[in-house]
Amino acid sequence: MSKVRKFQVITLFPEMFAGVFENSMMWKAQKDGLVELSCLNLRDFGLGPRRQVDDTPYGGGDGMLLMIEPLWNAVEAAKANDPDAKVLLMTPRGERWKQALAREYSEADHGYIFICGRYEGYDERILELVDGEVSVGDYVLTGGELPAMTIIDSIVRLIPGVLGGEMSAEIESFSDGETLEFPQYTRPEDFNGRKVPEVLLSGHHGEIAKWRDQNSKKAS
Ligand code: 4FV
Repeated sequence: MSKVRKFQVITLFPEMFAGVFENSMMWKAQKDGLVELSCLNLRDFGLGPRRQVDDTPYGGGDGMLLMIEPLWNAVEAAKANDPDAKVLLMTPRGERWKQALAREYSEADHGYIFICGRYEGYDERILELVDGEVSVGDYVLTGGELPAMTIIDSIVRLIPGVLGGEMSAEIESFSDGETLEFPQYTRPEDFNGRKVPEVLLSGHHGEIAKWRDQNSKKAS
């Protein structure tokens, strides 16, 4: 029995994760003891009476930055829970997330710590504790929470035992890095004259496989 995989998230908005962690696959994966999903509130590592976590950038510039000390202490606390965990920084300048990475990360035998930014970003010195910078796309969000949710979902669903039909993760989009899934249909066979392709009702698995291959798109 592989050891439970821990996914810890450092965020100023742990409540944002409740919906994702306490429903559907993510909830079931926890119930089945396959993963442990948890949040550390960065505010708990804030400085002074006002538990400060952000400050103005040296050298001037708009907006605020997440301070190094609260971030550093939050990462250390998460590592104390899971010493072998890899630390991932959510940032637009990171490596673009894709299915092949989700597959690779799902096969690792260690946990992950996700750092979710807010404001204009981070004090650069946090990189000393970071194993990987990851981006979900070339656009700027208000925070790293949505990227962390997206990445955790894409990894956890590939952990053996999480998805019902193991098989399905193999034949899905991007499983070979480029192929997009073939069209699929379910009941009824005829929806107001909109019929399911005959070949799919034929039972001829060879013909069906050929049709599916011919109707799978290559990712651009
Ligand atoms: C982002 C992305 C992203 C940048 C400033 C949060 C925001 C704020 N993270 N992929 N795209 N982050 O836009 O990962 O701190």
